[in-house]
Amino acid sequence: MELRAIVAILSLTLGIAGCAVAPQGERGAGPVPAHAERTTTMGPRTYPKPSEDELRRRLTRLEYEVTQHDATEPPFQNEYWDHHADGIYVDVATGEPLFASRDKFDSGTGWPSFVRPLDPARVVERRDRGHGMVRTEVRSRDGDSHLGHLFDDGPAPTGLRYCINSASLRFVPAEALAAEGYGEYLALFEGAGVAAPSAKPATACAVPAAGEGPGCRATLETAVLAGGCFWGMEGLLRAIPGVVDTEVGYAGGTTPNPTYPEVSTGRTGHAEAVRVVFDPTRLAYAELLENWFFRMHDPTTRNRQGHDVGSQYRSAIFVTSPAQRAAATEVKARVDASGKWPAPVVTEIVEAGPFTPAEGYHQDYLEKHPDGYSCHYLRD
Ligand code: MHO
Repeated sequence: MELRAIVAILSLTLGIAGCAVAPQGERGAGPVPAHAERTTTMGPRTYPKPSEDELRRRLTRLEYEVTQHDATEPPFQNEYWDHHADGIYVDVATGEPLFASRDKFDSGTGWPSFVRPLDPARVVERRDRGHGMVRTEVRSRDGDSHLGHLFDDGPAPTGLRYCINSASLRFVPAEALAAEGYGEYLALFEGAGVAAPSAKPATACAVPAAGEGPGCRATLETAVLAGGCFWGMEGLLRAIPGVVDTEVGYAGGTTPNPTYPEVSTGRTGHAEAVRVVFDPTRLAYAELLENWFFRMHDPTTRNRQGHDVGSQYRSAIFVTSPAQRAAATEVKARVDASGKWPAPVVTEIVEAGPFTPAEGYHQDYLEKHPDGYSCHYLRD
């Protein structure tokens, strides 16, 4: 009788202890708490990493490259660098709550930046020696997604800067917190609220310390290409190995925020263009131009592609760096000299100015309408 009671008490105790440590034990050594001042409020919920298949299905290629392969998206052309609504940012792969809008500040780097995580236990720090720099990488605890890097040049009150990829995050607006199962964070947005950290535009990203490389560096590169109707251009560009994201839009014009009807008049000076994010370790810029861009459209017809006539259908390369300009000039000359085209190549090479994303129905048009209009195909 007495023995049975002891066994019962013992197993009860072990059972409880087992439950309590189970979620923590999942990732071996466990998280290294970030030096944040907020105490842990983490609930018992876990956000397990989905299977490889599911990740590939559910994430865009850009989200996949960033969270699963540690890529860094281009600055300024990402969803949240300039996003200011109230709410929280969760792991795009798992929904794990990571950052809050009230900890977000304008770092001037072109990436969303925070002074602290929502809960230090959910953001794990790791030493990163990649790209010739020693940095502190940050990853989500449950999903083990790559998020970005941590620097100690942030504003008050923590002096920290969590430099995060938009592509690793999904924003949940304050109004949707309860409905999406994040009700426990509603308190963050009630009452007078806490002032957001003040902006600190001069960060180590822009001004590296002596002898150090810049803290933030994109591993992915952006190309902006025009070669006629952007439906067909995007259809071919998105399928190139090494391309991780495409978006159609308007480039090279004189009016701000143009719309499709304005651009179609041919009077705004914009070209229908595609913004291509690619991994330069898999696809060099020159290769993208020579093997693909100059094969998917006819670069010899001025202000025209197939049946589409007007300056909005011109052939143009909008370069985003001096290195791109040099490569584009060289490739254009080579294509011109190759004799592959019977007339001179008229492709413009110009500095990339503002790029205005086109209306939603133009995005991935041929994916949505496989029989839709296109005059683009790859020449041998
Ligand atoms: N001729 C094409 C051009 C579309 S493209 C988005 C059409 O209107 O169907 O400019």
